[in-house]
Amino acid sequence: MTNLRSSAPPTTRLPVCICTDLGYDPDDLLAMIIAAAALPLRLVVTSDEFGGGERARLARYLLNLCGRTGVVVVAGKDIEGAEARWVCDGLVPPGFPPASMPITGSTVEAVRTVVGEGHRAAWVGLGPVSNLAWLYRGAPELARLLVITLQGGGPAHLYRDPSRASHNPRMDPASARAIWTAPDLDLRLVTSGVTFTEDTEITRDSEIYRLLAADNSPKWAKLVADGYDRWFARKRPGSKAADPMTVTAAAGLPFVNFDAVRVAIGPDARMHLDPNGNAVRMSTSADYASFRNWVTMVVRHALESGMGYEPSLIGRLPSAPGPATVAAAPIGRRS
Ligand SMILES: [Ca+2]
Repeated sequence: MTNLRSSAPPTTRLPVCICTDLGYDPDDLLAMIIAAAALPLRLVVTSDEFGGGERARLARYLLNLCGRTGVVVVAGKDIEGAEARWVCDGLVPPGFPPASMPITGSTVEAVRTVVGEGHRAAWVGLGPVSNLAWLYRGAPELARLLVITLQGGGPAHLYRDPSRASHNPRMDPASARAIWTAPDLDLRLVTSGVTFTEDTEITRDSEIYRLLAADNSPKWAKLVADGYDRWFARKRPGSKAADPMTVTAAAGLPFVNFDAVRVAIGPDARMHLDPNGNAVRMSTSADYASFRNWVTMVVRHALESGMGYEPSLIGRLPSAPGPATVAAAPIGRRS
Protein backbone atom coordinates (compact mmCIF):
# COMPACT_ATOMS: atom_id res chain seq x y z
CA MET A 1 0.00 0.00 0.00
CA THR A 2 1.35 3.36 -0.97
CA ASN A 3 2.16 5.72 1.83
CA LEU A 4 0.24 8.88 1.03
CA ARG A 5 0.60 12.41 2.25
CA SER A 6 -1.19 15.60 1.44
CA SER A 7 0.69 18.37 -0.25
CA ALA A 8 -0.06 22.04 -0.70
CA PRO A 9 -2.99 22.62 -3.04
CA PRO A 10 -2.28 24.02 -6.49
CA THR A 11 -2.57 27.75 -6.74
CA THR A 12 -4.83 27.98 -9.78
CA ARG A 13 -8.16 26.37 -10.57
CA LEU A 14 -8.44 25.84 -14.27
CA PRO A 15 -11.37 23.97 -15.81
CA VAL A 16 -10.26 21.08 -18.03
CA CYS A 17 -10.98 20.16 -21.66
CA ILE A 18 -9.85 16.71 -22.83
CA CYS A 19 -9.45 15.84 -26.49
CA THR A 20 -9.34 12.07 -26.97
CA ASP A 21 -9.41 9.34 -29.62
CA LEU A 22 -11.23 7.09 -27.15
CA GLY A 23 -12.04 3.57 -28.34
CA TYR A 24 -8.69 2.39 -29.75
CA ASP A 25 -5.70 2.11 -27.42
CA PRO A 26 -7.40 1.69 -24.02
CA ASP A 27 -5.09 4.15 -22.28
CA ASP A 28 -7.61 6.84 -23.24
CA LEU A 29 -10.27 5.02 -21.21
CA LEU A 30 -7.97 4.92 -18.18
CA ALA A 31 -7.08 8.59 -18.70
CA MET A 32 -10.78 9.48 -18.79
CA ILE A 33 -11.62 7.79 -15.49
CA ILE A 34 -8.58 9.39 -13.85
CA ALA A 35 -9.79 12.78 -15.10
CA ALA A 36 -13.40 12.05 -14.10
CA ALA A 37 -12.28 11.20 -10.57
CA ALA A 38 -9.61 13.81 -9.94
CA LEU A 39 -9.92 16.83 -12.24
CA PRO A 40 -12.40 19.71 -12.71
CA LEU A 41 -13.37 18.25 -16.09
CA ARG A 42 -15.79 20.39 -18.13
CA LEU A 43 -15.50 19.27 -21.76
CA VAL A 44 -14.51 16.20 -23.77
CA VAL A 45 -13.95 16.59 -27.51
CA THR A 46 -13.22 13.52 -29.61
CA SER A 47 -10.65 13.34 -32.39
CA ASP A 48 -10.05 10.75 -35.12
CA GLU A 49 -13.87 10.55 -35.27
CA PHE A 50 -16.07 8.57 -37.66
CA GLY A 51 -19.66 7.40 -38.03
CA GLY A 52 -21.29 10.55 -36.71
CA GLY A 53 -19.48 10.45 -33.38
CA GLU A 54 -18.85 6.85 -32.31
CA ARG A 55 -16.02 7.89 -29.99
CA ALA A 56 -18.18 10.68 -28.53
CA ARG A 57 -20.97 8.16 -27.81
CA LEU A 58 -18.45 6.06 -25.88
CA ALA A 59 -17.17 9.12 -24.00
CA ARG A 60 -20.72 10.19 -23.08
CA TYR A 61 -21.56 6.66 -21.91
CA LEU A 62 -18.42 6.34 -19.78
CA LEU A 63 -18.88 9.78 -18.21
CA ASN A 64 -22.51 9.00 -17.38
CA LEU A 65 -21.44 5.75 -15.71
CA CYS A 66 -18.92 7.84 -13.74
CA GLY A 67 -21.67 10.21 -12.59
CA ARG A 68 -20.16 13.06 -14.60
CA THR A 69 -23.31 13.91 -16.57
CA GLY A 70 -22.45 17.62 -16.34
CA VAL A 71 -19.36 17.24 -18.51
CA VAL A 72 -20.13 18.33 -22.08
CA VAL A 73 -19.16 15.91 -24.88
CA VAL A 74 -18.69 17.11 -28.47
CA ALA A 75 -17.81 14.92 -31.44
CA GLY A 76 -14.81 16.53 -33.10
CA LYS A 77 -13.07 16.16 -36.44
CA ASP A 78 -13.29 12.99 -38.51
CA ILE A 79 -10.13 11.49 -40.00
CA GLU A 80 -10.41 9.23 -43.03
CA GLY A 81 -9.88 5.61 -42.07
CA ALA A 82 -10.62 6.18 -38.38
CA GLU A 83 -13.00 3.23 -38.24
CA ALA A 84 -9.99 0.94 -38.59
CA ARG A 85 -8.75 2.44 -35.33
CA TRP A 86 -11.81 1.42 -33.29
CA VAL A 87 -12.07 -1.70 -31.16
CA CYS A 88 -15.04 -0.80 -28.94
CA ASP A 89 -17.91 -1.85 -31.23
CA GLY A 90 -20.99 -2.92 -29.29
CA LEU A 91 -19.86 -1.60 -25.89
CA VAL A 92 -22.31 1.35 -25.96
CA PRO A 93 -26.02 0.36 -25.82
CA PRO A 94 -28.07 0.94 -28.99
CA GLY A 95 -29.99 4.21 -28.93
CA PHE A 96 -27.46 5.89 -26.63
CA PRO A 97 -27.13 8.79 -25.99
CA PRO A 98 -30.70 10.02 -25.52
CA ALA A 99 -31.75 13.09 -27.47
CA SER A 100 -31.48 15.11 -24.26
CA MET A 101 -27.71 14.56 -24.23
CA PRO A 102 -26.53 15.51 -27.73
CA ILE A 103 -22.93 14.85 -28.75
CA THR A 104 -22.96 17.28 -31.65
CA GLY A 105 -22.11 20.94 -31.54
CA SER A 106 -19.38 23.48 -32.11
CA THR A 107 -16.05 22.70 -30.50
CA VAL A 108 -15.16 26.39 -30.61
CA GLU A 109 -18.33 27.44 -28.79
CA ALA A 110 -17.93 24.63 -26.24
CA VAL A 111 -14.37 25.77 -25.46
CA ARG A 112 -15.53 29.38 -25.30
CA THR A 113 -18.05 28.41 -22.63
CA VAL A 114 -15.40 26.59 -20.58
CA VAL A 115 -12.87 29.41 -20.85
CA GLY A 116 -15.59 31.88 -19.90
CA GLU A 117 -15.79 30.31 -16.44
CA GLY A 118 -12.26 31.19 -15.43
CA HIS A 119 -10.66 33.18 -18.27
CA ARG A 120 -8.24 30.32 -18.89
CA ALA A 121 -8.60 26.55 -19.24
CA ALA A 122 -6.42 23.46 -19.54
CA TRP A 123 -6.47 21.54 -22.84
CA VAL A 124 -5.28 17.96 -22.56
CA GLY A 125 -4.72 16.39 -25.98
CA LEU A 126 -4.73 12.58 -26.01
CA GLY A 127 -5.38 12.04 -29.72
CA PRO A 128 -4.58 13.55 -33.12
CA VAL A 129 -4.31 17.35 -32.93
CA SER A 130 -7.04 18.20 -35.53
CA ASN A 131 -9.49 19.87 -33.14
CA LEU A 132 -6.93 22.13 -31.51
CA ALA A 133 -5.59 23.17 -34.93
CA TRP A 134 -9.18 23.94 -36.01
CA LEU A 135 -9.69 26.02 -32.86
CA TYR A 136 -6.39 27.86 -33.38
CA ARG A 137 -7.27 28.66 -36.98
CA GLY A 138 -10.82 29.81 -36.25
CA ALA A 139 -10.44 31.41 -32.82
CA PRO A 140 -6.75 32.00 -32.06
CA GLU A 141 -7.61 34.38 -29.22
CA LEU A 142 -9.37 31.47 -27.53
CA ALA A 143 -6.52 29.00 -28.13
CA ARG A 144 -4.12 31.48 -26.51
CA LEU A 145 -6.10 31.20 -23.27
CA LEU A 146 -5.45 27.45 -23.03
CA VAL A 147 -2.69 25.77 -21.02
CA ILE A 148 -2.01 22.95 -23.47
CA THR A 149 -0.52 19.52 -22.74
CA LEU A 150 -0.38 17.09 -25.67
CA GLN A 151 0.59 13.43 -25.86
CA GLY A 152 2.90 12.52 -28.73
CA GLY A 153 5.86 13.82 -30.67
CA GLY A 154 9.44 14.12 -29.52
CA PRO A 155 12.73 13.52 -31.33
CA ALA A 156 12.26 10.74 -33.87
CA HIS A 157 15.43 8.88 -32.85
CA LEU A 158 13.83 8.24 -29.43
CA TYR A 159 10.66 6.73 -30.94
CA ARG A 160 10.33 2.97 -31.30
CA ASP A 161 10.18 3.38 -35.09
CA PRO A 162 12.34 6.37 -36.13
CA SER A 163 11.10 6.11 -39.73
CA ARG A 164 7.74 7.67 -38.85
CA ALA A 165 6.16 10.11 -36.41
CA SER A 166 4.41 8.78 -33.29
CA HIS A 167 0.72 7.88 -33.53
CA ASN A 168 -1.09 11.15 -32.76
CA PRO A 169 0.93 13.48 -35.03
CA ARG A 170 1.10 10.80 -37.74
CA MET A 171 -2.69 10.69 -38.03
CA ASP A 172 -2.82 14.43 -38.86
CA PRO A 173 0.70 15.78 -39.44
CA ALA A 174 -0.38 19.20 -40.74
CA SER A 175 -2.36 19.93 -37.57
CA ALA A 176 0.48 18.74 -35.33
CA ARG A 177 2.98 20.98 -37.14
CA ALA A 178 0.64 23.98 -37.01
CA ILE A 179 0.24 23.69 -33.24
CA TRP A 180 3.82 22.71 -32.36
CA THR A 181 5.22 25.69 -34.26
CA ALA A 182 2.64 28.26 -33.11
CA PRO A 183 4.61 31.05 -31.44
CA ASP A 184 1.78 32.23 -29.20
CA LEU A 185 0.50 29.04 -27.55
CA ASP A 186 1.26 27.77 -24.03
CA LEU A 187 2.24 24.23 -24.99
CA ARG A 188 3.98 21.16 -23.56
CA LEU A 189 4.40 17.72 -25.10
CA VAL A 190 4.44 14.44 -23.21
CA THR A 191 6.59 12.64 -25.74
CA SER A 192 6.45 9.06 -26.91
CA GLY A 193 10.11 8.54 -26.03
CA VAL A 194 9.16 9.03 -22.36
CA THR A 195 5.81 7.21 -22.37
CA PHE A 196 6.65 4.24 -24.60
CA THR A 197 8.34 2.01 -22.05
CA GLU A 198 7.50 -1.13 -20.11
CA ASP A 199 7.39 1.13 -17.04
CA THR A 200 3.98 2.44 -18.20
CA GLU A 201 2.68 -0.80 -19.67
CA ILE A 202 -0.60 -2.34 -18.54
CA THR A 203 -1.22 -6.02 -19.27
CA ARG A 204 -3.68 -8.63 -18.03
CA ASP A 205 -1.33 -9.18 -15.09
CA SER A 206 -1.21 -5.53 -14.04
CA GLU A 207 -2.79 -4.52 -10.74
CA ILE A 208 -4.81 -1.71 -12.36
CA TYR A 209 -6.31 -4.03 -14.97
CA ARG A 210 -7.13 -6.67 -12.37
CA LEU A 211 -8.84 -4.09 -10.13
CA LEU A 212 -10.97 -2.83 -13.03
CA ALA A 213 -11.83 -6.29 -14.34
CA ALA A 214 -12.76 -7.84 -10.98
CA ASP A 215 -16.05 -9.77 -10.87
CA ASN A 216 -17.68 -7.29 -8.50
CA SER A 217 -16.43 -4.10 -10.14
CA PRO A 218 -18.94 -1.35 -11.12
CA LYS A 219 -20.07 -0.66 -14.68
CA TRP A 220 -17.61 2.17 -15.35
CA ALA A 221 -14.71 -0.09 -14.37
CA LYS A 222 -16.07 -3.00 -16.41
CA LEU A 223 -16.32 -0.74 -19.48
CA VAL A 224 -12.67 0.27 -19.14
CA ALA A 225 -11.67 -3.37 -18.62
CA ASP A 226 -13.70 -4.30 -21.73
CA GLY A 227 -11.70 -1.74 -23.70
CA TYR A 228 -8.47 -3.35 -22.49
CA ASP A 229 -9.80 -6.82 -23.32
CA ARG A 230 -10.59 -5.75 -26.89
CA TRP A 231 -7.08 -4.30 -27.31
CA PHE A 232 -5.40 -7.37 -25.82
CA ALA A 233 -7.44 -9.69 -28.06
CA ARG A 234 -7.17 -7.75 -31.33
CA LYS A 235 -4.02 -5.62 -31.19
CA ARG A 236 -1.32 -6.19 -28.56
CA PRO A 237 -0.84 -7.92 -25.19
CA GLY A 238 -0.07 -4.61 -23.48
CA SER A 239 -0.98 -0.91 -23.55
CA LYS A 240 1.38 1.90 -22.56
CA ALA A 241 -0.32 4.38 -20.21
CA ALA A 242 0.79 7.41 -22.22
CA ASP A 243 -2.52 9.25 -21.95
CA PRO A 244 -2.91 8.85 -18.17
CA MET A 245 0.65 10.14 -17.79
CA THR A 246 -0.30 13.16 -19.92
CA VAL A 247 -3.30 13.81 -17.66
CA THR A 248 -1.06 13.80 -14.58
CA ALA A 249 1.33 16.27 -16.24
CA ALA A 250 -1.56 18.56 -17.16
CA ALA A 251 -2.78 18.35 -13.58
CA GLY A 252 0.58 19.61 -12.34
CA LEU A 253 1.53 16.36 -10.67
CA PRO A 254 5.31 16.04 -10.50
CA PHE A 255 5.85 12.75 -12.35
CA VAL A 256 6.96 14.08 -15.76
CA ASN A 257 9.93 16.41 -16.21
CA PHE A 258 10.02 18.94 -19.05
CA ASP A 259 12.64 21.00 -20.83
CA ALA A 260 12.75 23.22 -23.91
CA VAL A 261 14.25 21.29 -26.82
CA ARG A 262 15.14 22.80 -30.22
CA VAL A 263 13.81 20.66 -33.06
CA ALA A 264 13.22 20.83 -36.80
CA ILE A 265 9.78 19.47 -37.70
CA GLY A 266 9.32 17.72 -41.04
CA PRO A 267 6.16 17.61 -43.18
CA ASP A 268 5.45 14.15 -41.77
CA ALA A 269 5.56 15.63 -38.22
CA ARG A 270 8.78 13.85 -37.31
CA MET A 271 11.04 15.92 -35.08
CA HIS A 272 14.83 16.03 -35.28
CA LEU A 273 17.17 17.79 -32.88
CA ASP A 274 18.34 21.05 -34.48
CA PRO A 275 20.05 23.94 -32.64
CA ASN A 276 18.42 26.35 -35.10
CA GLY A 277 14.97 24.75 -34.90
CA ASN A 278 11.81 25.62 -32.94
CA ALA A 279 12.11 25.52 -29.14
CA VAL A 280 9.38 23.11 -28.00
CA ARG A 281 8.76 22.34 -24.33
CA MET A 282 8.67 18.55 -24.03
CA SER A 283 9.09 15.73 -21.56
CA THR A 284 12.63 14.51 -20.92
CA SER A 285 12.13 11.95 -18.13
CA ALA A 286 9.53 10.61 -15.71
CA ASP A 287 9.17 9.11 -12.25
CA TYR A 288 7.34 5.98 -13.36
CA ALA A 289 6.95 4.34 -9.95
CA SER A 290 5.29 7.41 -8.42
CA PHE A 291 3.07 7.77 -11.50
CA ARG A 292 1.89 4.15 -11.26
CA ASN A 293 1.30 4.48 -7.52
CA TRP A 294 -0.81 7.60 -7.96
CA VAL A 295 -2.94 6.14 -10.77
CA THR A 296 -3.48 2.95 -8.76
CA MET A 297 -4.44 5.03 -5.73
CA VAL A 298 -7.06 6.94 -7.77
CA VAL A 299 -8.55 3.74 -9.22
CA ARG A 300 -8.65 2.11 -5.78
CA HIS A 301 -10.28 5.20 -4.29
CA ALA A 302 -12.97 5.26 -6.98
CA LEU A 303 -13.66 1.54 -6.56
CA GLU A 304 -13.77 1.66 -2.76
CA SER A 305 -15.44 5.04 -2.15
CA GLY A 306 -17.55 5.40 -5.29
CA MET A 307 -16.74 7.10 -8.58
CA GLY A 308 -17.22 10.84 -8.69
CA TYR A 309 -15.18 14.02 -8.70
CA GLU A 310 -12.94 14.10 -5.61
CA PRO A 311 -10.71 17.20 -5.74
CA SER A 312 -8.43 16.05 -2.93
CA LEU A 313 -7.04 13.19 -5.04
CA ILE A 314 -4.77 15.60 -6.89
CA GLY A 315 -2.95 16.46 -3.67
CA ARG A 316 -2.37 12.89 -2.50
CA LEU A 317 1.13 11.97 -3.51
CA PRO A 318 3.32 8.99 -2.75
CA SER A 319 5.94 9.84 -0.15
CA ALA A 320 9.09 11.19 -1.75
CA PRO A 321 12.11 13.12 -0.59
CA GLY A 322 12.27 16.82 -1.35
CA PRO A 323 9.56 19.45 -1.67
CA ALA A 324 6.46 18.72 -3.69
CA THR A 325 6.27 20.60 -6.98
CA VAL A 326 2.49 20.51 -7.04
CA ALA A 327 2.21 24.15 -5.99
CA ALA A 328 2.99 25.26 -9.53
CA ALA A 329 0.19 23.18 -10.99
CA PRO A 330 -1.98 24.64 -13.73
CA ILE A 331 -5.10 22.81 -12.61
CA GLY A 332 -6.74 23.41 -9.29
CA ARG A 333 -8.10 20.97 -6.82
CA ARG A 334 -11.50 22.60 -6.87
CA SER A 335 -13.66 23.56 -9.78
CA1 LIG B 1 -5.09 8.41 -27.27
